[in-house]
Amino acid sequence: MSDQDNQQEKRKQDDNKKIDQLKKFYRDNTDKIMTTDEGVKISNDENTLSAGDRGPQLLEDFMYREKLAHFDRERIPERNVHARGYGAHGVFECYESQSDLTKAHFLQKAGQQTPVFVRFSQVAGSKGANETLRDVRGFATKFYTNEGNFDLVGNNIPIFFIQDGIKFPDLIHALKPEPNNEIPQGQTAHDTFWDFIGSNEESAAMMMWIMSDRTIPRSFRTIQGFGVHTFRLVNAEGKSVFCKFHWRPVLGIHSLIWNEAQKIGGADPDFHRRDLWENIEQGFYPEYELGVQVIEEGQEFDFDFDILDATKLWPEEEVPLQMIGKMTLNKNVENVFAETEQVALHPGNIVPGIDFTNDPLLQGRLFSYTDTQIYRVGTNFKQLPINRPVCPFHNNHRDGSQRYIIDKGQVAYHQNYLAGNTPYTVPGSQGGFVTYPSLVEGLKVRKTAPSFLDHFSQARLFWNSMTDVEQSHILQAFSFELGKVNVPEVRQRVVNLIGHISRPLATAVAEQVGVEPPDKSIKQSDVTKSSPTLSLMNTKFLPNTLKVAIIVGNGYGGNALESLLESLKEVELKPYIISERLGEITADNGDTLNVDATFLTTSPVLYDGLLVVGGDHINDQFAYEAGNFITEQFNHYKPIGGMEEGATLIQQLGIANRPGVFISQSGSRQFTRQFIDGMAKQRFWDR
Ligand code: HDE
Repeated sequence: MSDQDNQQEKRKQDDNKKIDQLKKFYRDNTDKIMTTDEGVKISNDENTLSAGDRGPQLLEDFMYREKLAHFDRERIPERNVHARGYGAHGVFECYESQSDLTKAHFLQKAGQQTPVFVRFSQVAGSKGANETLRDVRGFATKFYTNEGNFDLVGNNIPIFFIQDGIKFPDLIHALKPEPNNEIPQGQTAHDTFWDFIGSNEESAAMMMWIMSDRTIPRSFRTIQGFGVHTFRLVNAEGKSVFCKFHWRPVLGIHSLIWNEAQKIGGADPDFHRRDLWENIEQGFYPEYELGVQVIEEGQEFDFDFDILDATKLWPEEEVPLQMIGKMTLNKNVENVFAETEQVALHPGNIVPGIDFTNDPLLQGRLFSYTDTQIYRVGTNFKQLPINRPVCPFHNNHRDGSQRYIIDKGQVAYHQNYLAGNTPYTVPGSQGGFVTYPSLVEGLKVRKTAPSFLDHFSQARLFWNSMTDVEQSHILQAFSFELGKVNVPEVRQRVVNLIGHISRPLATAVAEQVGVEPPDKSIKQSDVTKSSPTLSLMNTKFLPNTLKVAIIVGNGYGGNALESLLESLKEVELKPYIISERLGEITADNGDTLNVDATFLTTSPVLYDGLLVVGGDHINDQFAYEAGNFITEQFNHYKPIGGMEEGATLIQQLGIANRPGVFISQSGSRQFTRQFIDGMAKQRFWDR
């Protein structure tokens, strides 16, 4: 699709009920006269009112006072977790009616569309943290359904660290920068975090997930999303099933490697938001399928884990995933603060047809989100444009700070005679929310359920499911993270914990971080099962939207490169021309190319693959810079192609015969095909 077609398609998809609602709040300041907030036209916005040329400023200057006073209050508290995030609008389309499972309005008809807003985030870092730090990613979606807002506030990992919400502040205090020196920013590689993990066995499975490549994703477009908790779906007959929600990216699940992630943090700390924003602007809309895993009410106890325990996943081999719809993100926000910063996502926002379970972590979340949002955004946060539902909403809530709905009439209570008892309630048969009447009984106790006590079987299942390459990355991650822990006992306690999951892994980590292998009394889990869907090596591999750095200098072969660029664009690979300086470069046939970035302004780690073309008067500096690109890309297992002088440069480095390195003096069609296939493969681990 050409850029122009993409743009047209984008405009078509832009309007949905939510965007139409938001448009009423847009303000365009272009070509307008500047005024105060009171509407008084401003004659001078550069000088304060003062007594004489060099005299003191005058308090009566209402324009200056208004400007500074507003500025002084521009910041609101950042989210205490998931502070750094980025959002986009989109649409969710239901594949087929799910009425047998749920009466949720947005899942009743094939082709039914619902506006959505998604906010992706990282957990630990402050608002200004670099985006490629090792961390869990939040994947939170607000569905603006015709029966109210449904929020699926999930992460890119299917399980969590803890089983009970009461431990959440402890986990986060341990994870955040240490309070005595506020170091390190956005990272888990420090003593308090690993002290928490080593002291809380229930975190064992999550520990394995966060040490895997899942926590250094390639982009927000290539992460999975999980609701994590067990929810209920309830159909019109009142039948309920247990359910887990999953998002699966259409481009497959892809990650960075650690060395690359660290370098990207310096080269482009906004790597993930830039990727999302650019792709949406270019019309390459990110897509994710929504899937559900379903367990019938009568099967609740058929598994070797408790389905209410948020530290457990439901292996897809045991509980298959059914895809029920697709979400397309097709519009960037107009204003990050108004939309992304003020959006209030909450797992407690559910609609008829969806309900909670007794998962203790979920129950804990139900309190925390509204509480924090009232503090962070203000009492009337639900009235803000981004948070309003698209369906009518009426009730007797009144007043509070910064209320801007103007409720008419004298009545603000229920029941009433004066307003004909309106706004009125409706029974379930007319769409009123009726809680699923699940049976609850038991003594009041403070304890962990015995069925929540197996902390190692699924940690082992995860380890068993990893390929050799993934296992080696996990070992490297542990070695890095624990290598940054100062107190040897803390390292030892984590190594002992790993010993319950894999003794060889624990022994290898111990060796790397200078402590003892786990004591003989520590028994390794005897689980032998694996779950192939957990391995990133079993995901989809496509060339679409990957970035190719193309190093070109003056005098390059114009015809060959032109046809190659065409072929790349046909499969939606995105070429970026890199050279010594900005401006145009000229081919042997007089064609010209615009340079997108220079060796100074960009970095090899920002691209998924490399094509070195060169030119006919390459100097030593050019060859040196190209050599850096080749070496970095090679060390990160990425595809490399070389044509013309570029082929010679690669040969000189002695890597021409290695996997994923393709060369051709003239840039033949076969070479183009091989290079594109190589790009789709993304990494050549067998180098
Ligand atoms: Fe959150 N979490 N969380 N969380 N969480 C917040 O809410 C909390 C948990 C998640 O893009 C906060 O508005 C408690 C699990 C995401 O705006 C806060 C517990 C999962 C986001 C909060 C959990 C999440 C948040 C901070 C344990 C994965 C960002 C600001 C009981 C399923 C949403 C805010 C966005 C945000 C509390 C556990 C995901 C403080 C108490 C499990 C994606 O309320």
